[in-house]
Amino acid sequence: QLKTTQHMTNLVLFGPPGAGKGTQANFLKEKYNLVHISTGDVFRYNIKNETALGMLAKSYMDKGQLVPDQVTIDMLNAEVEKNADAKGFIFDGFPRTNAQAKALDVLLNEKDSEINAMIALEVDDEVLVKRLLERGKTSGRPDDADESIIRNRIKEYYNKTAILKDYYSAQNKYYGVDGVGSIDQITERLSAVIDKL
Ligand code: B4P
Repeated sequence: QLKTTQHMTNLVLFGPPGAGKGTQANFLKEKYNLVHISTGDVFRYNIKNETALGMLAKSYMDKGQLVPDQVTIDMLNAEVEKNADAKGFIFDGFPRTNAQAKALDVLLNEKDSEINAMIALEVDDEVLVKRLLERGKTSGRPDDADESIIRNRIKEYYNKTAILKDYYSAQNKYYGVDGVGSIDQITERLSAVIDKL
């Protein structure tokens, strides 16, 4: 059971593409009874259903680029509002830019809440490329199919996303976890951080 002084517990699962955010969020949401929001999954759902949002997102995702901030922020706000009675959220793949981090603070602040921790999965680039190429054999994801697109996603991460470590470190909310090991081992490492919150 999580102990916090707030009525909600909100976690950001952080790390480069292929670090294991989605994989781990699926275990953590059950364990801690949190609502899991993966911006990548929501975009892929919209692509599958050929919505206007999906078509727009696809034009960026297929090149390994980030979807524009305002589009992503509006989508995230809508997902949070759909789960108004949640006791907390795991944000997976959001925020990915400074503007997104600020928008998330505003949104949670309106709910008298905040991000309690950003937990980062640390994995070397070459391991990331290997994992994503492996997933690409079966995922059907265009952004996993080609090594140059995968490397572009990693480049976007270093150019626009990695800086968020500073944003959360300045608030004493940043926790780094070794993301190499078995899936169970990594769930345990993440749980050890969450249990201390
Ligand atoms: P995402 O869907 O977030 O894709 P990802 O970075 O590949 O996810 P993840 O890190 O969760 O990968 P996973 O662990 O599941 O984003 C895709 C695209 O959507 C972005 O490039 C961008 O265009 C767009 N987008 C999403 N959010 C956005 C935002 N906020 N702003 C703008 N654009 C946004 O898995 C990786 C692989 O590793 C899997 O095959 C898994 O099985 C494997 N794996 C996991 N853990 C492992 C372990 N311990 N050992 C070995 N393999 C492991």
